[in-house]
Amino acid sequence: MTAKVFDAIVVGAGFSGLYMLHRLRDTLGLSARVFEAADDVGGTWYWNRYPGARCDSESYFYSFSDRLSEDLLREWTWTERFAPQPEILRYLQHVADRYDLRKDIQFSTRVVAAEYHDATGRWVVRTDDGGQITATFLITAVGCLSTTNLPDFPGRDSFRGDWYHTGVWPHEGVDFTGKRVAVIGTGATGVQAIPEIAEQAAHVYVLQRTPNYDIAGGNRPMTAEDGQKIKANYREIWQATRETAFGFPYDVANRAALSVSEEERQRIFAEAWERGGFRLGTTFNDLLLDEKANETASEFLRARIRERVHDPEIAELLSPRDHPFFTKRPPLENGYYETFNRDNVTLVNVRKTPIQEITPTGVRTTDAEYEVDSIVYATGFDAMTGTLFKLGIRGRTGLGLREKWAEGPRTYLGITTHGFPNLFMITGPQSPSVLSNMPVSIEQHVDWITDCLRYLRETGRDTIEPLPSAEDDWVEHHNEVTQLTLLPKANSWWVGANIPGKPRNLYPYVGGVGTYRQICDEVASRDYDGFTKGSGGSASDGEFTGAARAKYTDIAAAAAES
Ligand code: NA7
Repeated sequence: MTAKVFDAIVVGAGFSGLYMLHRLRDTLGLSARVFEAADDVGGTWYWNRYPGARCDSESYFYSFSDRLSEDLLREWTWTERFAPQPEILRYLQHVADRYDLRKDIQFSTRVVAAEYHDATGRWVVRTDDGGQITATFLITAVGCLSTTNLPDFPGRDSFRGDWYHTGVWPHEGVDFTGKRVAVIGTGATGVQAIPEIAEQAAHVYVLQRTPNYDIAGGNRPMTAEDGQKIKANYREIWQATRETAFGFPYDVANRAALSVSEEERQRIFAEAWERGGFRLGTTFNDLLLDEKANETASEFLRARIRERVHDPEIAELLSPRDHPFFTKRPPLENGYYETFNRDNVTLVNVRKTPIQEITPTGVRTTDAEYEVDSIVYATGFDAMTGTLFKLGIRGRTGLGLREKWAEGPRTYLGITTHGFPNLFMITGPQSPSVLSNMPVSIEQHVDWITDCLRYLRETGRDTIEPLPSAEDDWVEHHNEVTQLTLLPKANSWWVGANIPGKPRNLYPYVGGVGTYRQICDEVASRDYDGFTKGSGGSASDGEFTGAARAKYTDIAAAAAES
């Protein structure tokens, strides 16, 4: 096989890989090859086809923004407030066609190794079809939730019925009519799937380890009037998403929960609840910082559960008591709690009576055996690092990314890491990523990388690498910002607690999308402060003045004054 040489290799063809390819090829005029394990575009929205799968960000701001194309915004109309999986997949397929992206994507191909060769300053990438190609830049666009977590229950493979993981759902769908089904997991996925499965199945056993604070989604069809209003205001909407803390077109209110009366607080919570979606988390500015403030929101949500679930014991079992609100990702629900009023649904507390084994005919806990025809694992993902590690990335000295991050990720700005020149990780760990509306963060990273590559070209260079001092400073800053919040208190996948042996760190950056964008822009405007630049693999030109943290401090001081 002849060796192929490209300017850039992109891994993944979801939101981030598609937009990155467009920027590389059509904006910068570079040669690029995308590798995608699936046989089509879509990423998360290709794989997650379980019943009820839909986005928890509202559809009108879960898409590419006016940065990609105002025409695309005008021509695409979402049919539901929270878009279902098939519609998002159709949207991404449309984007791929509209920009003629498929011709540069090699589908059904996994990257199995990516090694940086110091002598040439090039990445050599090997794929599972035996291919080998070379490129100057390696860009991972693998998503944050793309390696499934399938718990290693004893006897798992002895099960004689059908079993599924929600993250790799059969394309032809599954008919549960007349079946007895066990669903393991009640995160955002389980909460979407369980009501739909319960509509079909003869009986559903919901095996719950930890209840979540599920927020009313309030999904509904989009009316023509909704569409017109959004299209008339999309510039303001998108601008707001770029400036707020979580990438939504509404920001956290500048008031503390205990600064208002109980009556007023309840009114504010109820109003946000009625509007649906994550607004509830933005009602007060200290919900993520102060346990007492947080408890007011937590209790508001528990009261909503008690209102909707008829049996008080089941309502209590569904009520979280072990972690503050929003320290685990709150699912959005549409009819989830009412599902537990059905005769064909049984809630099993596998915290109290853990799953002992999977048997040929079902699931055995410490106090009962549940005989079922099908098992649905809604057990989540090895988030943020799981897929990056599978790529077999080795840097300048032959050091593996997995070894370098053995005790947790170490990055500069969540995009780059020392020892791995010309490697960019879209929505990598220690960037806002999963603590934001993903397309907004994806666009910001892709645009920043695009600007960086343009800068290198304009200054006659092709090699860039973060300095160890810049990386140390970002990791320290990331940890400091994390410690200001309640997020370390919960055993969430955000801190890696769902995967046995995974180092416990907060994986996404919690400093806020708008703030983070300003930090990244500041670094770029100061000749990529903290990066060494050069050519042909040798990068020695550059210093670290601390621009990233200084910008954060300035923004925080200005916010405190306002
Ligand atoms: P999550 O949020 O990681 O949820 C996984 C669920 O599976 C959660 O309820 C877990 O309980 C449960 N789980 C995992 N392992 C086990 C074992 N061994 N035994 C019993 N129960 C288990 O994944 P999702 O797919 O729902 O959502 C992931 C993200 O996708 C979501 O946050 C959105 O950003 C989109 P636990 O809470 O760990 O006790």
